[in-house]
Amino acid sequence: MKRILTIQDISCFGKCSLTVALPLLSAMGIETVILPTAVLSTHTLFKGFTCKDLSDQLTPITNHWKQEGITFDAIYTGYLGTEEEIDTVISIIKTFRNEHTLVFVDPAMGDNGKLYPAFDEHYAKKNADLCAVADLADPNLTEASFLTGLPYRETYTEAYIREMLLALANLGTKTPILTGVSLKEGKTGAMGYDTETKEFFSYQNDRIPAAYHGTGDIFSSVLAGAFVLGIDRTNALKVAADYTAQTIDETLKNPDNPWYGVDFEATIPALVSSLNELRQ
Ligand code: PXL
Repeated sequence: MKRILTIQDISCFGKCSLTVALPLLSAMGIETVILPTAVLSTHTLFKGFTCKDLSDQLTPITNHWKQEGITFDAIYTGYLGTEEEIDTVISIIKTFRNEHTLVFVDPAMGDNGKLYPAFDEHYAKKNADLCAVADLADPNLTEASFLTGLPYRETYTEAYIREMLLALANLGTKTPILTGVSLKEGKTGAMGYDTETKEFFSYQNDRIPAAYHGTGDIFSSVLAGAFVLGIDRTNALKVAADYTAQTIDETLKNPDNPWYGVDFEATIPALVSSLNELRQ
């Protein structure tokens, strides 16, 4: 069985970061080791959230793992807290990485042209150091614009997306993947660039006219898991994008659909079936 380490916060209530990554990766048949960077009462889009920073625990925990000889097939980072924490995470990646380790970075820090409440532009720029050590990084357009300094646009051409991907590749990411990319009216999906083969690749499905919190974490968790399972990049994008779209669809059917997150639990069986189909 493949083993992944995921490093992100625990938002106790709110269906994001570790409370999404752990169940999804486990359901995908991947042993999932967690390294919580902070414990929050809720995610930061709730007012009055509490936050206990766990940065000082990261090195002792990982030192113990090292002593125990624990290894990982992949390391997947999500929402982090501070610039110092980013440096600690980079050093953890360097400690545990070998030539087979897949490093997947979701530089979770904003959406819709804005940073999340806990972050400023300096923090946003610091995420470029993390993307520099990534095999795969999957920012949305907001995050990519803060990382690269290119302007954020709501309407754009494919040429803008390609330019953004090349700028992300310049940071050092081997395969940057931009999420929330609409290449045709009524469609949405993701587009990536492979710096080794110099190929662009993309996947688009129907855009569902609804925006929910936590969908970025769902997409990233499934995409990271699909790469860990060795699924080719086009099918990996398809599994992650289709699962995210299906989950939003399912959430819209719920008459009390929550604003703070999606009903991803209801669509886990469908995710498992789509993976089984790919394996046949
Ligand atoms: O979904 C990203 C995320 C993760 N963790 C925390 C957040 C957010 C987005 O707001 O606040 C704590």
